[in-house]
Amino acid sequence: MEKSISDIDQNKILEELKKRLAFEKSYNKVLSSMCTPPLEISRLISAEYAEINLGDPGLFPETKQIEFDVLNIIAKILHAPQEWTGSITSGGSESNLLGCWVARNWSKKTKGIKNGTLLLPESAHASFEKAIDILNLESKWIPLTSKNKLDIEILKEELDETTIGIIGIAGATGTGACDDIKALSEIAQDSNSYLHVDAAHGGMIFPYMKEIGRQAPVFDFLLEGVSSITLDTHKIMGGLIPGGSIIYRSSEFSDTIAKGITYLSDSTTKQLTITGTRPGNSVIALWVLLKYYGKPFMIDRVKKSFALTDYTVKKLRGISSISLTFDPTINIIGFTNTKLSNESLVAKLKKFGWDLSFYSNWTRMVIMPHFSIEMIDKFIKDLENVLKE
Ligand code: 0PR
Repeated sequence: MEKSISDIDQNKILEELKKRLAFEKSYNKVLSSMCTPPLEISRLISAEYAEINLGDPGLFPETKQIEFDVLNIIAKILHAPQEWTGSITSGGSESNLLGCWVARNWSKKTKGIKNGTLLLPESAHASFEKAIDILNLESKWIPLTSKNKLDIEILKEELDETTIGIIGIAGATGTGACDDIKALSEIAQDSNSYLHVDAAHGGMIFPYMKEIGRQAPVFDFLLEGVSSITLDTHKIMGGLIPGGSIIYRSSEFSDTIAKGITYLSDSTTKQLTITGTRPGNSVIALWVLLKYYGKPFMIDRVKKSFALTDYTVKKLRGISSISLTFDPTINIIGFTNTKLSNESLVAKLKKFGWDLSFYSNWTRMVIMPHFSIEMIDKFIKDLENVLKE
């Protein structure tokens, strides 16, 4: 006889999941991810408010207000002017797609540019490749300087009347480098070009570096030429996965993609996202992080990441067959070794349970705040053993 739904044993399912997913829950040996386990309170909020859909905010006006409050805090962190607009997104890829979409539409509307070209550094995240493909844009990938930053002089040569936007990166995926956003901002102002800054990873790091006695580049709306910024909440900030944001200097930009959806419960709703249905629980959890944990929490996370990065760098420098590919700007380390290819080193370390990645021609580590000295010591020991084999 077939089982009825009422016979389903929830506890049994959870037990089975525990076994099936036994290795998935721990970040203890993950050394290459920009994500971290969320706080317990975020998990509780996630379960408690799982039914809220911000795609139809008329049904959830209180959560809509919370979303505005979250964006307002992020806008303040980024020194946005009062006229800012923005949205919570599913992460950096969606935010970057939105930034490119607005750049294209705004350039068409205000300057009549059709089939224009996007200028972006070779360090730009893969999400820009997707955006270029989806939006059918022409693109020029600008080479980097020896410091892994977009080469400003080459960008100047490539800039012309077909340029629909410039992309700068604040915290590159592979190196953590921050492009010279000040110079890009001046160029954008002089040429009346759209400038989108991808601070998916760096956006919650650079604002707190001064607080821990480190120098930080200016990358945000303090620079008049910056039109929009991507900032992820599921990276160092530790928000629920997935979560990100984009903030625009004003509605002059975001209005060019806004879509009115009149059949929703609040007929005035204008969506500024790619996705329609969007989770409310992660936004509520984010609001709690920002409102109750706030600045001290972020300073602590950034401080821990930097201290652990310094420690790891020191340990790596102590291994004679290893050389660092660049001096870390933030919590991203790149190294090569004289014994093995990056690919086989990563594969061998995987046998010890460690997850690292290779990026371009170096082995890449992302040092997150949940790491510990003990964890790094264990890793260094295994690394030394693998290199001795
Ligand atoms: N911009 C930058 C600078 C990024 O580094 C990333 C992702 C994105 C945009 C895209 O963000 P979403 O992944 O939120 O769409 N950076 C990480 C990376 O590619 C994403 C990641 C995170 C990958 C955790 C692996 C992982 O375990 O490394």
